[in-house]
Amino acid sequence: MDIHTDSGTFTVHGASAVVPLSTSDYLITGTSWKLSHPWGATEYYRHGWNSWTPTRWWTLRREPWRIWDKPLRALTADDAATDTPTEHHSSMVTALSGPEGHTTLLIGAVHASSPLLRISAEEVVASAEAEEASWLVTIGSEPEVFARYAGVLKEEYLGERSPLRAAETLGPVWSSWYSWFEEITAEIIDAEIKPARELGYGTIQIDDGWERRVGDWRANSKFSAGMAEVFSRIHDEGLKAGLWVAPFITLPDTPVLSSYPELFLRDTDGSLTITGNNWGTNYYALDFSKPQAHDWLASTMSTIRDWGVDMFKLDFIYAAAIAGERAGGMPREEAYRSGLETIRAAVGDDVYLLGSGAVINASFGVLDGVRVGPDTAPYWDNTERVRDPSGPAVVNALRNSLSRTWLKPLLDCDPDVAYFRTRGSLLSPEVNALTADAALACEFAQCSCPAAWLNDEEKAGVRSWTQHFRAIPAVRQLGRYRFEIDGEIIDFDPYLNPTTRISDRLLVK
Ligand code: 9PG
Repeated sequence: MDIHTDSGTFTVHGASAVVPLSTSDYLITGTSWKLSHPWGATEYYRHGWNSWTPTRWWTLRREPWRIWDKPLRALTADDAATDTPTEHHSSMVTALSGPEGHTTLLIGAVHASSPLLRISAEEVVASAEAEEASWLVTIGSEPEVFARYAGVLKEEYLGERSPLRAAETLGPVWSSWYSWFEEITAEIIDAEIKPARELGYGTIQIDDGWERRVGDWRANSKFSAGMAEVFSRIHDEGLKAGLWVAPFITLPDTPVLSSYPELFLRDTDGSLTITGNNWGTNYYALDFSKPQAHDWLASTMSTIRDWGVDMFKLDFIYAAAIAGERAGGMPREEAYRSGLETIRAAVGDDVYLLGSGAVINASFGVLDGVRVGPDTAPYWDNTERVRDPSGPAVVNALRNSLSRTWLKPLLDCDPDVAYFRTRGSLLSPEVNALTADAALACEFAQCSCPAAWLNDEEKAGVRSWTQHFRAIPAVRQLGRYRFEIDGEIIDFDPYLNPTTRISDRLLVK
């Protein structure tokens, strides 16, 4: 079947059906099909599999945009099952930019398990890992095609429902991660509660460092009175309580792994599947083709919710979608989604669920928000992690997050924390301002600067930023990296696509 446009003819090969929905939209069914295109080595949109996976507009004329030569990081921050150094590929959706960028053609999965697009100068090959995949092909201007695709996904996964919105339910979030990391204690959190209210935050989110061990979700000795105690003090101040948990994974040597080893994902040879590496060790994931894994998850999550949690940051959840031997050949993304559904049923609809390391394609309609980029850091770029766009750095977090704002109708897009402090940071005031604006552009405000680390001027900056966010700013996207926020133009492009060398003043490191 041929699709004729002002910018050339596209031909669909090998699809089960092509249904024109309008002169610019086509619904295609097929688990493996391709579209030949006349645009040669053009620009294309590379969408990463999980929150941290490299995402941006890129060009077929260069090497693929990916994590190079770091297999353990690629296992965590990319889709190891499909990643290849030789082919340009994109998860769930891609778009090609036509001559002079006037026309864009988007191919996006509507309903498909592990949808993948492999892109070359001649064709785009679409494939999925389970039968009955459906896709949208849409042609128009760049903003139009992404908006149409988001609209189709919204109808498919949310219907009339809307996700909870951070702006309305959480307010600005103070997170413990990007200042204290795992060194948090009950006293450190306590010290933030009153200042947080005064600075205009709505939620205090306790990140990694409260649990006995990843996989053993009981409070450790630094929170000896238990988490419910801390949460009640947060609630007493009129704030909401958020908690980090990575409920799909376990490190070696945890009670759940030794008592119920049969709940965990295995390879064909029966050994535990290594689903990632962090905290200095490999980790394993629950196998959600097993009903008992759901039972353990539901009871763990409802116990934690009952401590008084209003918001969960569900981290490293992609691990449940790593390839392995599942009962009945359950597709890996179906297993992942069923785990999320179990969490939602266990904690109820009023708890805000933020995914991190989340599989974007399999999270719609269950998660309220997702981290849309890799970790940020108090420096612009990470020169120790060359050829790794998933390495912690402001530039990597901004590039990924701002390339995914089209997802906003479906999910809140968390660009990671903004910085206001000078203490413990290599960022210039200019870059601090950029991170604060990125939060407003993404409509998700989060910061990790401890109140005691801020001088008076920086505190005033936090206050006006939280107020701005609470007033729900009017955000218009004017270009790939250009926004209008309450009438003010914020252009990230000169920072993300510098035409000359970026000054050492920004780089610092
Ligand atoms: C807590 C942290 C914070 C942070 C999360 C996540 O690709 N990686 O190896 C990788 C490691 C750690 C990581 C993300 C990616 O950090 O994004 O905000 O919650 O866990 O341990």
